[in-house]
Amino acid sequence: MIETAAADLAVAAQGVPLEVTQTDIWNYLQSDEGMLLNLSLWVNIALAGLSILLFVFMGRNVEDPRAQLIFVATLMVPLVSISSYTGLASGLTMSVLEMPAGHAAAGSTTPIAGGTDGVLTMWGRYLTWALSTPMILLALGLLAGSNITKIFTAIVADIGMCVTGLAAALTTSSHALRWFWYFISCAFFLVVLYVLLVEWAADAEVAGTAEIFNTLKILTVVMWLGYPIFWALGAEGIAVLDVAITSWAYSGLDIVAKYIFAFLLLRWVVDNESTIAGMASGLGSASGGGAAPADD
Ligand code: RET
Repeated sequence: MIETAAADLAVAAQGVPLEVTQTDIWNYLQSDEGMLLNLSLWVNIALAGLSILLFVFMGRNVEDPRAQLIFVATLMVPLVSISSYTGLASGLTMSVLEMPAGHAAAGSTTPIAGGTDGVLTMWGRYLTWALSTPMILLALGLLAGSNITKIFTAIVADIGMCVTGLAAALTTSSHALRWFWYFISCAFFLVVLYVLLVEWAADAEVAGTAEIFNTLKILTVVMWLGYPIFWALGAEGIAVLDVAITSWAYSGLDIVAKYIFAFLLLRWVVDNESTIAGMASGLGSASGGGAAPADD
């Protein structure tokens, strides 16, 4: 008891806090040093808010149930995003973690609360991607006229990708295991890419939505590839980019992969509602083996 108190005092005397609180992170974000990072979050809160208003307005007259489902799924993307970024901006979903031996940022210090051992990890991002990215894939799968089997496969693999990416970011015991999680996540990602590039591309041809699907497919694949690249280059990976730059990279990718993507998709749906309505009901119109029988 006395020894513990003495140890605490010794630590306090060196000016090293035992734990970084939410308030410490909040104060850092409000300081000049944390301003760049803070801005990368608030830009997205503003854009997500504007997108929500715009998408609700754009969808006000959509009546076909499948088109409505595409709208609801797509509207969830900025809704999840505004919650995700609010979590980060308040300091709720980021923590200072000490990286394991062998990691490029092992032994580094974060300028929070006067200097704390560890790296600022924005783990809330990976958690909330597990909610937003399935919505993007649901909307794309519906647009391609795909069946429930393929939509389910893509979504489950995608959730696997996000959760194992979260595990990679949060593992502090072993450097090797961080990368092992990373490669598991990449394996899930390959499944998602296969469904998007091969299965849904073919389904969209049959469904008559190939043109818009191909545009959104390319946008999605190019943007999504950026996330594992910045993870690897940023503070979680080999740490050649600092936390604020990595956060800006993710925020920039988010702007295109979410708001611009969603706007292009919803504008097309509004203009082509009859094409969507013309797809057979049920999630199996474009290809065999689906939930509903093919009508050809
Ligand atoms: C991680 C790290 C581990 C390996 C892989 C990743 C992929 C992440 C992706 C995220 C996409 C996010 C989007 C969010 C929109 O809300 C987790 C970075 C493969 C592809 C589009």
